[in-house]
Amino acid sequence: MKLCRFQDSNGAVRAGLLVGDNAVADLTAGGVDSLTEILEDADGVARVEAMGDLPSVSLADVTLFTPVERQEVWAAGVTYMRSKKARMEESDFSANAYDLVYDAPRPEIFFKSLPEKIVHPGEAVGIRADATWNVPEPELTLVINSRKELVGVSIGNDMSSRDIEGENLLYLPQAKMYERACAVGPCIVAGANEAAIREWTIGVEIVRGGETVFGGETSIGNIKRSFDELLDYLGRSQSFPHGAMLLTGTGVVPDDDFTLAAGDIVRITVSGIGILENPVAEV
Ligand code: DO4
Ligand code: MG
Repeated sequence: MKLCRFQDSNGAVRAGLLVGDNAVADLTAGGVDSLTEILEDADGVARVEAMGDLPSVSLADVTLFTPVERQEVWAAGVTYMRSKKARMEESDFSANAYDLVYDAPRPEIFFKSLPEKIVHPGEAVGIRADATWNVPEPELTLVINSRKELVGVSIGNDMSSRDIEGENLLYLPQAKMYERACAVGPCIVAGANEAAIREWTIGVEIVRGGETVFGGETSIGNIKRSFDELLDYLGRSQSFPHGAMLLTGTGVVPDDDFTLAAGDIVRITVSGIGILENPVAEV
C-alpha cells in the first residue's frame, strides 16, 4: 500500500493512496486528514483497506508532496561497505573513524532535517555555494510512529558535500545540513516486512543536459545492520511525539572525480517504492 500526500487543483493538501501508476485515491473522503493518522493507527493498512472504493483523481492533475508531515528526519551512515570505502578514500584525517564505526556495535546516526525543510518530489535539492564536491546519497528511509514502531518505508536523498565532510569530521553538520539538503518521497510503502524489503534494489541516475552522467545500483540487502538495530539506537534516550524518519545510509557513491552541477536531475529508484526525482540548484 502506497500512502502519499498531494496538492489538488484548488491548492489543498490531502492524504492519498497511489492506485496503479496513474491515479491517486483521496483518503480525506475516507475520513483521514493526515498520513500521520494512519501511521499512528494500530492497524493503518486495515483501516485504509476497509474504506473500499474512494474517489480518485489522475496523478497528472495533482502535485505530489513529501510524505513527511511533522516527523523529525534522521540519517544513519557507513552502513554499506561501499560507503565505508568511499569515506576512507576521501579523508586521511577521518579514515580511522569510518573504519571503526562500520564494525562498532553503535551505528553512526545524525540529525538530518526539520520536517518543514524537506524537499518535495520535483523540487530542487541544493548544492552548497561554498562546496566543490557534491553528491546525492540515495537511501532507503524507515518510517516510525510515535511508539517507535516501523510502519513504512520511503526514499530519501541525503545530499552531501564531500569536500567539507572530508576536511574534518567535525564539519559533518555543515556537509549534511543546509538549505534543501534532503528530499523524501514520493510515497510511504506501508505493510512490507524487512525480509521482503531487503530483496529490493536502490539505484540513482544523474542526468545532465539530457545525458546520463552517472548511474549505479545496489541491493538493499547489502545494508550491514538490521532495521531493528538501527531503530533501536535511534530510539535510545529519545522520544518522537510525531514519529520520525531514518535514512539508512548510501550504498551507491559516484566515482571520486564526479560532482553535481546546478541543473542536473537526480533520479532515485527503489524497486518496491517508486522514483524520487529532483533537479539540482545551488543554494
Ligand atoms: O559520516 C558520513 C556520512 C555517512 C553517510 O551519510 C552514509 O553513509 O550514507
Ligand atoms: Mg548518507
